[in-house]
Amino acid sequence: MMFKTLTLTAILALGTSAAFAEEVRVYNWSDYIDEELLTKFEEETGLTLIYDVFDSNEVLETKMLAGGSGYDVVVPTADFMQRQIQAGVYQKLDKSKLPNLANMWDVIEERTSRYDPGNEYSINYMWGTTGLGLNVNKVKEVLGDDFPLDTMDLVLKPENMEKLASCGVHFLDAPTEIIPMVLQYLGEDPDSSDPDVIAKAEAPLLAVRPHIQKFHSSEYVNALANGEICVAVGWSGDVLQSRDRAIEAENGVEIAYNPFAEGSLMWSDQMLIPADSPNPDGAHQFLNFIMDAQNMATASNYVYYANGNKASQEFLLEDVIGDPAIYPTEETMSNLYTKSPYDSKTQRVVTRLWTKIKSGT
Ligand code: N2P
Repeated sequence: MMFKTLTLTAILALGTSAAFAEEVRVYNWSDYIDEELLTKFEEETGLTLIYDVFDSNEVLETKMLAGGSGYDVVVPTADFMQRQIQAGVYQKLDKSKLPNLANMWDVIEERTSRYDPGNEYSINYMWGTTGLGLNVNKVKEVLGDDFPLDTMDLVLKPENMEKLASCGVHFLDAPTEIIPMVLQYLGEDPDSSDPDVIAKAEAPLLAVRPHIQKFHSSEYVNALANGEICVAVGWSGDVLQSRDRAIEAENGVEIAYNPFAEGSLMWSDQMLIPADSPNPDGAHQFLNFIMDAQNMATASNYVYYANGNKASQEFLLEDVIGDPAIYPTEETMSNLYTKSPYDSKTQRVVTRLWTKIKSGT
C-alpha cells in the first residue's frame, strides 16, 4: 500500500514536470498580436502555448512581485520593467538561444538599454505613443469644424469636455501616463518625481473628471469603433485597430489617432522571462520566434505598433512603416518624451492621487 502511494506520487510529480515542459505561458497586453502567430508557434515548435492578456502595468507588477505567476514570458513597459529587474523578478536571457537577436534594431536597443543596461534581460516587442483617439465627425460636430484635433485642450479644458461628454470620453486607466501628460500640459517636467510637482496634476484632472465616462485601458478600442464614445486618451496602435474595426463594420464611423501637439509620451514594451519561469527553454523559443523578421512584421502589420526589429521593416505594409503616427519622422520624434521609473515612494504618491481622481473627490 505504502509502495503504491509512493509510486502514484512519483508518477504525478513526473506528469507535472512533463506537462510544464510541453507548455509555454505568455502574458501580454490585450490587442497586441495577430493570433495566427500563436498557432504558427505551436505548429513550428510542438509546444502548447497558453496566452493570457492584461491591460495594466500595475496588474502585471503585482503578479510579478508576488512571484509564482506561472508565466514564462511577460511584457511590462520599460519604466516598470526597470524597477522589476531591480527587484530580482527576472532572469537574464541566454543569448546563445536567441540567434534572431541579430534582427534587432540598434536604435531601439540603445533606447531600451537606458532601462535594461546591455539589454541583458529583455527584448523590445513594440513601442508607441499615448495620444488622442477621435471619432472625427462627432468631435467636429460638437466642437466645431476648426477645432484643432491634436491638442490637450480638447481633453483638459472643462468647457470642451463638458460638450464632449454628450458623445462620450474615456481615459486610459494608467496613472503613470495620464499624470505626466497633465504635467506636460502645464509646462512642468512630465518625468518629475517631485511630489509637489506631481500634485499639480490633481486640480486639472478633477476639473474634467465629471465629464470622463470611464477610466479603462482596453474597452475604448471597440467603444470608439462602434460609435459609443467619441474621444479616448489612448494608445496609438489600439486607436488604429479601432479605425480598422469601424471600416470593417462599414458603420460610417471615421476614427483617427493624433499624438498631442504639446508632446506625447513614447513608451516601449519589453519581453522578459520571470526568474521562476516553469519553462525557460520554451520561453527562449518564444522570444526567438517573435524576433523572426517575418513574424515581427506580421505582428506590427496587425496591431499598428512599431517594433524594435530592423529586419522586419522590409515586410511591413506601407500604411504601417509609412505612417508617421506609427513610425514617427525625426520631427515628430523630437516632440515625444519618455518616462523613467518612479521609485516606490513616488509610485505610492501617484497611486494615491489616481485613486482620488478616479473617485472624483
Ligand atoms: C496594447 C497596448 C499596449 C500599450 N493593446 C501599453 N504599453
